[in-house]
Amino acid sequence: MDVEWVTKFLLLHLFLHSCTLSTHRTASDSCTTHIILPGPEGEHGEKGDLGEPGKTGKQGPAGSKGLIGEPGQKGEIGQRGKIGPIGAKGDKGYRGLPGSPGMKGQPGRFCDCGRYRKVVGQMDINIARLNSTMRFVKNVIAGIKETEERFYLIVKEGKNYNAALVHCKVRGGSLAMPKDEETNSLIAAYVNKTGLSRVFIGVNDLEKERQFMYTDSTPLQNYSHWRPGEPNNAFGGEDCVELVSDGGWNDVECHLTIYFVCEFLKKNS
Ligand code: GN1
Ligand code: CA
Ligand code: CA
Repeated sequence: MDVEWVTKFLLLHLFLHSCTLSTHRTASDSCTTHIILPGPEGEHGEKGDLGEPGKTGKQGPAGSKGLIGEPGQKGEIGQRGKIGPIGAKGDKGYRGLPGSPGMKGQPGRFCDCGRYRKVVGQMDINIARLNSTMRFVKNVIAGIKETEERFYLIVKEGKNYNAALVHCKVRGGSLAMPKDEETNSLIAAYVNKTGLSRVFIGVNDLEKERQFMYTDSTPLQNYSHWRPGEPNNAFGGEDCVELVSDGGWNDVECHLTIYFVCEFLKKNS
């Protein structure tokens, strides 16, 4: 807007305003007669001095993202990597072709086979003995009865009277010889507990018919436990004695194959 024109307008406006609002004026002070008009426009002033430099402007916003740069140069070769884990085992390969036959062997020498056979035979005997001992030990572990003076062991291997006698003897004992009721009852209870019905004991009349003796060659003295009607030497051939589960004795044939009871003297008694 032109400055000059504005100035004129303001002065006129001021004048009119002061007339209308004034209440203490007289009629002679009529506004319409006192119009003040602006004078002629003066000459242009001189050009002002050069202003001081303005303050530093605020920091502008971040520029937009630049274009992607050119790729760098290829790096040097890296170090060798670690050895990987062991791989899974491969499948078994196919069976190879059979090799060519070997050369013919040298002629055999004279063999002293008889000597070897003897050694092998002796080994067989030793193994059989060992097996027998093992069975015996197994029996011992299975259970053994005892009095103050002796151990009693039922051997659950069927044998005739003589074989049973030897079996007990080679193990340091003898066939059981019950010489009192207490021992006889103990053996009977042992037979029952083992689930057996009869066993050989060390009594026989092999030497002289009807003269029964213990295997230690002592005669029956104050004690015996014959079943009713025994000994009867049935069929004329009963010279060995069995103890049945009720504790009673019966003369039977010596070739019978039945279980038997060994007794062992306690060494420290
Ligand atoms: C008879 O009944 P048993 O089998 O238990 C016999 C015994 C003989 C035995 C021979 C009362 O006994 O004396 O030794 O057969 N008993 C009677 O196997 O005669
Ligand atoms: Ca007899
Ligand atoms: Ca009999």
